[in-house]
Amino acid sequence: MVDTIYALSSGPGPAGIAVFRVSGPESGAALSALTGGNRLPAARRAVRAALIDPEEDCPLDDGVAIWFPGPNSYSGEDLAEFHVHGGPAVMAAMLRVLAARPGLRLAEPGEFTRRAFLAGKMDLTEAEGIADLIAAETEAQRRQAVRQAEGELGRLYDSWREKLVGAMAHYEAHIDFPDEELPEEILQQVTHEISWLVDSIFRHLDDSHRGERLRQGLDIAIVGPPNAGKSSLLNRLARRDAAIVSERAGTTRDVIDVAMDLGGYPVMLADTAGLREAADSIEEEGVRRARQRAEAADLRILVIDGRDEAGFRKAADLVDESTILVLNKVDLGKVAIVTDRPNLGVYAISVRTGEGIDAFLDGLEAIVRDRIGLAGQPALTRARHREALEGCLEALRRSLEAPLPELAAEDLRLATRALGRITGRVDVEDLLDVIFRDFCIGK
Ligand SMILES: Nc1nc2c(ncn2[C@@H]2O[C@H](COP(=O)(O)OP(=O)(O)OP(=O)(O)O)[C@@H](O)[C@H]2O)c(=O)[nH]1
Ligand SMILES: [Mg+2]
Repeated sequence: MVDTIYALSSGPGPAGIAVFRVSGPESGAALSALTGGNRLPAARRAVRAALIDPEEDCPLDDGVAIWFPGPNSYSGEDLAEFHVHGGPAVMAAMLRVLAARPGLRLAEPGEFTRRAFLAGKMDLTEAEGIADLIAAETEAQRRQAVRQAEGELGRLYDSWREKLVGAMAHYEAHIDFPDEELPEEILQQVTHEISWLVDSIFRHLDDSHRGERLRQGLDIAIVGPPNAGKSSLLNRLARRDAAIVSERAGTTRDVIDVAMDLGGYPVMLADTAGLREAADSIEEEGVRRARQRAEAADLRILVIDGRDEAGFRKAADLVDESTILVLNKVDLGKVAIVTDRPNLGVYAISVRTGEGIDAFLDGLEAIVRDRIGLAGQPALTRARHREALEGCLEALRRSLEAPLPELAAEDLRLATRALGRITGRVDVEDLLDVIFRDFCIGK
């Protein structure tokens, strides 16, 4: 028999309310015992409950209980929910009382959702969407996660999988009845559908990793010559003194990372050491790290004193289509830098007076939105999806060139299985641990 699991599903508190969940065959008995041996409340109705410790027969808390008989519950099993006061002692008492119930054990991370998946309540992409929703820190992350949890991505993959299964059936029929010639027009139609799928999957994959970036945050490196005002700009954007600012060139040595919410989008801003011939070995290491980070970043903000023509010429190799040029210190005099190199935009600003900062921020936000903003089509959000889709694509392409229907059918089977692994339609056991281990306990 399956274990009955319990967990604190809300945060660690203290809080006004804490929510405990119990899922599995013993949850009805637990609910009844904690409410003083009463009959189970009406299904899916919140009822006020004088909760007791059944062992000691003494009051535990004045709370609310909800009874969700399976299969109409989150996990698909019988499930009871207790809302109690979110104080540390109340929560500890609840955990003690639940642990003492026969047949109950503490849930593992993600176990309620794992059971929901096993009960067919959701596919794996939806389960991942729920994990992302719990982890979402910005508005755009929340929107992407809601769409995935609601099944948008899973439906896209399922629709592709259905097409594949259809195509496969034609080949299978031909293999099972070899005497029947596969009519030319059917073969053509199957080839046409597979080509369409190859095209769709290829375009879906060719998205500059926007869904994955939105989950994890866009990496932006602030680089440039010493004393240009890189750290000043970081502090201004982060609205706090994250990095030391001084008039001495070569102040910043380590890379300083600040996670930010930029108009709803998650970004990781990195301030770096000023690029120059280093004065000592520590600075040299700082410059090496700065270059490394600049190369790895999704976007670069090149900050230069607007009057420093010579500095710009030296840093010109850092300008490309992923670089935003920021000419700082316009309060000190006329901008001398002119450029026709391809870049994402040029902004003349003064961190000191605030001049041009709003326009720069608007521009930066637009660029970030363009890189990771939500599109009409759902985006794949995990390397796991990408790997499976690449495997699928490869098998589909092979099937188009297969010399025999038997071989084509085998390739289509592999392609179907690769797609199925994303939503969890086949071979999932080994995947489950990987996916559900990132959940918190109680979900
Ligand atoms: N006048 C003026 N001074 C500025 C402006 N922005 C920064 N500064 C000053 O320029 C100096 C250097 O600023 P930082 O932010 O430390 O420069 P940095 O690019 O981080 O320098 P390193 O870390 O040494 O590479 C400081 O004295 C700042 O106060 C500006 O817009 N106008
Ligand atoms: Mg600095």
